[in-house]
Amino acid sequence: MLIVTSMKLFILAALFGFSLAQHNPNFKHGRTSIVQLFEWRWVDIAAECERFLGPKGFGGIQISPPAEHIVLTSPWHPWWQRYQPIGYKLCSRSGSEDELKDMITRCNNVGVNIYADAVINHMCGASGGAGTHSACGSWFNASKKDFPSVPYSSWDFNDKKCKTGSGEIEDYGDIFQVRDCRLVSLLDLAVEKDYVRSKLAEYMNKLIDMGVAGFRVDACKHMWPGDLENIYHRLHNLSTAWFPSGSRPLVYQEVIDLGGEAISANEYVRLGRVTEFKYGAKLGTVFRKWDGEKLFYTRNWGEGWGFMSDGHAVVFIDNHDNQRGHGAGGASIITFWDSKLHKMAVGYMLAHPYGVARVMSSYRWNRHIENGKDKNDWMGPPSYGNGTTKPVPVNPDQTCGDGWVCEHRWRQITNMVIFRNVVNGQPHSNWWDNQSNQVAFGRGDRGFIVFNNDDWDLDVTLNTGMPGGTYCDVISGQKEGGRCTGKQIQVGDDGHAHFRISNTEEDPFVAIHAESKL
Ligand code: AAO
Repeated sequence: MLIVTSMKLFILAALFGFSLAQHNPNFKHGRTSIVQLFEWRWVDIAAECERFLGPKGFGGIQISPPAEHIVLTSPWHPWWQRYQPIGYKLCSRSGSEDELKDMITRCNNVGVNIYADAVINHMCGASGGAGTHSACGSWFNASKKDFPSVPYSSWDFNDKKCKTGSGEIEDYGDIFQVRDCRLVSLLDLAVEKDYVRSKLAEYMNKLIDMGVAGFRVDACKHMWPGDLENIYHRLHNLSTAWFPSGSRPLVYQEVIDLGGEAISANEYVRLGRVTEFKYGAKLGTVFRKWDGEKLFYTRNWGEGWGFMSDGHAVVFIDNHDNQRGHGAGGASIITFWDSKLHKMAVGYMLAHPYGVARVMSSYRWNRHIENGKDKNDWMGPPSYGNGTTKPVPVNPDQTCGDGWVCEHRWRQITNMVIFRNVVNGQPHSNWWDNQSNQVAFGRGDRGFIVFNNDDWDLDVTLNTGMPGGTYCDVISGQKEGGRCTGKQIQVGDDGHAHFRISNTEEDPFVAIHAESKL
């Protein structure tokens, strides 16, 4: 009896802790995926919600940091100026506060959540100068650590706590340096101070009250978990205009943990979700067949590969850093530049139940790799000569123009976002492999996917676990007005179906789901 009661208490505490801990993405209407619209303008995002993301079942968008940032001219308006706040006015390269507010409203109205990228570890770089070279022209002085628009003064920074000679993080093996010193010379906020915490929470609460559903929190490895916990406790519940009352903001924390460092992602999972960087690094290695990896080894993909527990992870194939060699950007990361592999890896992620999935949406830049490093890794989004960001034009074939890649609009990726919604809540099932790079798995009786990443054809009859009938493959085409524009798959009454996938096909994988039945 006692055991049962304490068990119940434990479960209650776990449930309570869970809801406090902000792991729930707050998706609307059974939606399941996030798209990172890197450097998009607010007006373009609003239009994209209404014309594409809402109708196609996307769950949410990670937007670029909305706070006022430094404006740099050497190099010319790099993308990373957004990661150097000079205050918390809501104006940025993506647009004004009014445009931001309008976008949040319009996206919420069509069922798409907004998650803001919150840069709260630091302000601009120490050599940011003095003046009004900021997104809305607020004056600041980086060398004096004076940011009157907040206001912050030199009292609000960590420098006295940092024990390295340079004031910089010199050794990721020393947890004190990593938390108390400057990351790449960025002025490190004293997040232990009540005043700083109150300013950060005020900024985040303003966004919550406007209707955002949560935050990607930047550079969490560089902040003490206790300091973050204090800030998260100050956050308001989500706006009841769009979310059930009492909903907590989703928090997903950027902690790069590929193993082998003093700070681990696990220190943060209690507070919210955490970005699982091993996911894209490993799946990249698998699809590239490097280090002797084979796709069939992913039978126990997820926690079986040493990733954090399922309920804590945000997963992705690439992000804005590692697609250009920043962050944990190794050569194994698969980006839109390797489009065939990218579609397969993103497809695998979206079919697999582990984690909350985030799809990357990029822009093209003049990649210039020398000795393994991209010399143009700084290049900002498609822009006019004066550095203002260009709109995202949509071509008649639904792709994007002017250098915007829009991976999320690639048919194979969009259709797998829909697949993930259709199979939501169903278990990983009916695994098959050829002991090499051909694998298949289902999601209960709602969906089935087959990959051929070998250098020979796949030709096999498999148990899909799905009801009998004719299904439309959503990779080579899709169901349109009751007809299939791609391959058709016949599933017998016993759930078995024959699959043939040549290794030379443009997209050597096939996916069917309950709603692609003809
Ligand atoms: C720019 C200039 C700097 C200049 C600075 C200030 O580039 O030269 O000093 O301005 O004037 C972005 C850009 C930065 C940019 C910054 C501010 O990426 O280039 O600096 O904006 O404009 C660490 C952090 C992680 C961070 C990542 C880039 O832990 O939080 O560096 N990501 C976020 C954002 C990012 C942003 C910031 C933070 C800052 O997503 O866009 O920076 O707001 C190891 C550690 C990682 C560490 C990397 C750094 O990773 O584990 O924690 O990330 O090193 O490279 C293997 C290892 C892996 C290791 C990796 C190193 O893969 O297994 O663990 O190698 O490549």
